Amino acid sequence: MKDLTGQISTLESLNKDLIKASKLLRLISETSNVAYLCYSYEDNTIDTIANWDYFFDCKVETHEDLPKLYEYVEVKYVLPLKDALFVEKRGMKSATADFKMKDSRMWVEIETNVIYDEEGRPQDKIIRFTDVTKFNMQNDESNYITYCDPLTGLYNRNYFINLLVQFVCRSDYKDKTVSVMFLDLDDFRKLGDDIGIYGSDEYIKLFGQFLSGLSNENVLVSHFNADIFCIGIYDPCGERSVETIYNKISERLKEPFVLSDGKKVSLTLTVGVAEYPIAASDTLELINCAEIVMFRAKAGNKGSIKYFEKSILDDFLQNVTIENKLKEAVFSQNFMMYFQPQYKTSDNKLRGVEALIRWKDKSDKIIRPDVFIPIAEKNGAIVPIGSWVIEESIRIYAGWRKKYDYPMLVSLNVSAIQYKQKDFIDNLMSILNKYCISPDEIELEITETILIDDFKEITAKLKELRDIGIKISMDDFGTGYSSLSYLKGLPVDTLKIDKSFIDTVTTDENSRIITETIVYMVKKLGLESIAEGVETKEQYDFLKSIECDNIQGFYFGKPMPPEKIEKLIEESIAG
Ligand code: G
Ligand code: G
Ligand code: MN
Repeated sequence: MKDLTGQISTLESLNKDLIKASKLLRLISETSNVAYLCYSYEDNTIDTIANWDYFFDCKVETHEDLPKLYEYVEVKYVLPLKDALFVEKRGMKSATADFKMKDSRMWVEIETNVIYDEEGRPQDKIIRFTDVTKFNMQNDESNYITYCDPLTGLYNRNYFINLLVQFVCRSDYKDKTVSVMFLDLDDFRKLGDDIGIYGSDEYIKLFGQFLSGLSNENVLVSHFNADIFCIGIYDPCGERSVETIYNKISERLKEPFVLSDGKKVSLTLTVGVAEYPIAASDTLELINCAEIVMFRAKAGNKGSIKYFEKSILDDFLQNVTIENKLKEAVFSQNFMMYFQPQYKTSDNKLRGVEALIRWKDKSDKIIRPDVFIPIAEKNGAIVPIGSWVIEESIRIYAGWRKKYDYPMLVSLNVSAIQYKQKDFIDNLMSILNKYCISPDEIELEITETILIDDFKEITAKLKELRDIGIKISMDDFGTGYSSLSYLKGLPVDTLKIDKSFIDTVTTDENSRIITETIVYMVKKLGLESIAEGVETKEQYDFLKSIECDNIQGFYFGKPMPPEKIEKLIEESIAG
């Protein structure tokens, strides 16, 4: 009996402690800003504890109820919330996300932890919700900057990539696709020159605001920088197909955007499209692919849309390979100079030679200059390559001049970039001095594209070169924006009629007339003419009959290594 009384009083006191403890726990949890959601996979039940009502006024009892929570958050946070709620679908153990509630100013941090059994099956999931408003209010601005681009309010690049990664993960297990549209406004730099940075910023802002109207749970819109935007689409189809979105944007761009000062601005847009998983195997690759496609579209047809094709990527990768090899080749000097003879029509003797670079890569494969020169021009390698060409050609040429007393000249092709280098003339002169070659034995071949950028500056430099005695030759004449009238003011000595005219000079009446006219005008202007790409006797005979001064082409000789040129010099001396 005594025992029983003792046991009862122990139990009572234990019970009291328990009630006190659970009251304390309730008090603490109800006054705190935290709630927990515990899910058991085994019996598909959910318990919510602590301050659940503080966050949500709905009941969640099974896993299928979880999507109810989407209703409570601002639309742009639905996706991050969803991914945090269902981390196990991405095979993860834990995840956190921040989101903003829809009808209050509350910021909530969510942390999910999944406990797996030994066989890797999920057992329990505990999700903690914490009110982080106070903390986030202080960081509101920095948060905004973390997620959004301040100019347009669109997602910034980093956050966009984050969200796109989630699209890509989701598409994997749902067996869907994700498309990326890479948008680049055309001639935006020119707009900046015309209306200034504030005007062009305002344009971006207006255009960005328009684009933001296209965003929704499955369509992410981002402003990368300047005039570059990117759109990510989950499971593109129907209203959110690439075509529909592109059509909406194109329609809008048909009308100008009106800036605050009343200026109307119309721009066109070039778009590259790539789709996961066809074009790329991960998110960054997908964006890169769409960008490469956009560049290709721009090169062909500004203001258009282009879809991924494998050949575009292959070309690009090949260029990258060449670019890398090129760096190596510059370093290890895998180049050599070939020379192609030029003959005078008056006596069929050697006028001079054109120096043409040749590049043999490690496997002895010849890579053509029309393939690698444009790449070298883009990445700047043309400057060291060009310097090497000049020195090597003049070195070889000087050898011939020493060996043979035969007057001739060497033509060097120079790129605009190379030509624009400040020390270009000084370097050239010092090489001439080093090899004791007179400037009037050097001819520089320039193309018309050199004149597009800064006509005044370029012509001033040409004049300077000519004053020294160096000859200037206009290469590929007839293929650029050639006009015979601008030739009058241009300091050139020689004009090379492009191969494309010579090709058809004996078969096409127009080519014949154009060639004849050019030769005639050149003579009138007191310049010298060279016909390029002469391959047949008929072409040669015709050119001689219209008194074209010089001939270059396979008819007389292909580009050849220097030793072979010596034979031609000897022939000219002999006869
Ligand atoms: O020699 P070939 O037909 O492959 O030359 C193709 C093109 O490459 C031509 O337009 C020619 O002008 C250019 N090219 C050849 N050698 C040089 C060079 O040394 N410098 C520059 N800038 N262009 C070159
Ligand atoms: O653009 P540029 O003039 O620099 O180009 C010179 C190139 O034209 C040389 O590299 C050479 O390979 C090429 N070439 C020269 N003569 C002929 C010719 O008669 N026929 C063909 N098909 N190509 C030529
Ligand atoms: Mn040339």
